[in-house]
Amino acid sequence: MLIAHMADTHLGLRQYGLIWREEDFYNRFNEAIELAVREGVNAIVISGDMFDRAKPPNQALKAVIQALSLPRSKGVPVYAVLGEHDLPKTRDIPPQFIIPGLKVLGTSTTPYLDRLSVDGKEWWIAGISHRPPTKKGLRSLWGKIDEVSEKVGKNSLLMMHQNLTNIFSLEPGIDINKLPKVFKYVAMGHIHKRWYTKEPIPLAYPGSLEIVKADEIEEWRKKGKGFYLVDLSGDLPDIKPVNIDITPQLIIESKYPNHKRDVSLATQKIPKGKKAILHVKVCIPTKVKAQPATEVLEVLKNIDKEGRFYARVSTEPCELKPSSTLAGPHKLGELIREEDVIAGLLSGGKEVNSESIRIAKVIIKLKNEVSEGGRADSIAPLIEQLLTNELFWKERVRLPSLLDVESALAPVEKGESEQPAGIKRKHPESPSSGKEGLEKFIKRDD
Ligand SMILES: [Mn+2]
Repeated sequence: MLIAHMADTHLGLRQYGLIWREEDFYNRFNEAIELAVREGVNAIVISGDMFDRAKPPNQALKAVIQALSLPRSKGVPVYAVLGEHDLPKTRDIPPQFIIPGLKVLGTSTTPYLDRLSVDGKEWWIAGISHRPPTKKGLRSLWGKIDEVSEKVGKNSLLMMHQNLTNIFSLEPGIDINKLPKVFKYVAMGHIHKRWYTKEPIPLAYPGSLEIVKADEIEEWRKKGKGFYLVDLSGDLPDIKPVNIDITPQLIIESKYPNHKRDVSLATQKIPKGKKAILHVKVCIPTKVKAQPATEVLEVLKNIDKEGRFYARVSTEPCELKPSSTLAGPHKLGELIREEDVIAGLLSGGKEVNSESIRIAKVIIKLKNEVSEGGRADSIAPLIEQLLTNELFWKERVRLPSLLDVESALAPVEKGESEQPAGIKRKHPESPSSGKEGLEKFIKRDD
């Protein structure tokens, strides 16, 4: 019994608004399916976030129908569970439902289990589509896990699309130690980096097929991207990564005025005829007045006549040292604790002390309470605990001085030009600016 396990193919994503990037994702999917069939798999399992959104472009539907016609013609079943990206936001069916022959598992209208006969052996394919990581969602998820695990035999696998808190503790999800040991293999999706273990149970994330976010670049450089070929014939599964040749993405960190040279050198590393995405970060001394972004684009225009390279240039003052490495990219398998990240942010680059940790823990509790729809009587004591240390917050939050408050209350005469320094209004457009600022902060593309 040989399967191909893939996930997070995010079809339909038009990264950075580039049509060729959208096509990249379709091509990678097609290549992965072709490779899997060529390897002679008995089934293909796609563990969620097959589409980037529940209403994908028609091109994405066409790409999937075309790619899956190959395993279909060879009699290779393709299973899918839904990820949060596939779930319709309004009353509708998920796009997977219109793909001919695709077996969608674990939704309110599709079975949680399927039987598959391979060389006379009976297999159970179980699948539970994504549940939101709320108390209620996770309760429903565990209920289903228990339910299906009681029905299956030894030759079985389980597909899910959830976070695993043992890898990534910042988001609620499932704990590998609590999963039943009955499944021969747990085929996960959601985490975009490749990861697998055989202890305490065999469980794997194949990662995304293409680089969906820039924080996947480092891992792709070291390990590649693709899917897993899993041989389930033995007692323990044999998990083999299969790499797919993807569009290279480079991170170029440069100090002004070396940025032009560095970008030029970096482009020479890209194989001829290949497209690439360059993430250029230029630090520029505060004294220097220059437009490194324009200069980088100018350099690229000259060396890249065919328009193979797409550059995203960001600049920052060289004097600005990153405040905390905790918020930065992390190593695969390395456990990041939410409280460390928040305490790091609270400490603003200085050493984290026990009080920052204490306050970080209260913030996390408060966040969890609020996200679970907590009541005022459970939230109020947490807010109180947050505010007990007045000095801690005074050092971090710029509170308006008494003079500021008085001036804000005093009527401002029109045409008044001379104001004492202390009462200058920093944001003449407020209060609306504050709200816009917040919205900008909240708006994310995922
Ligand atoms: Mn996901």
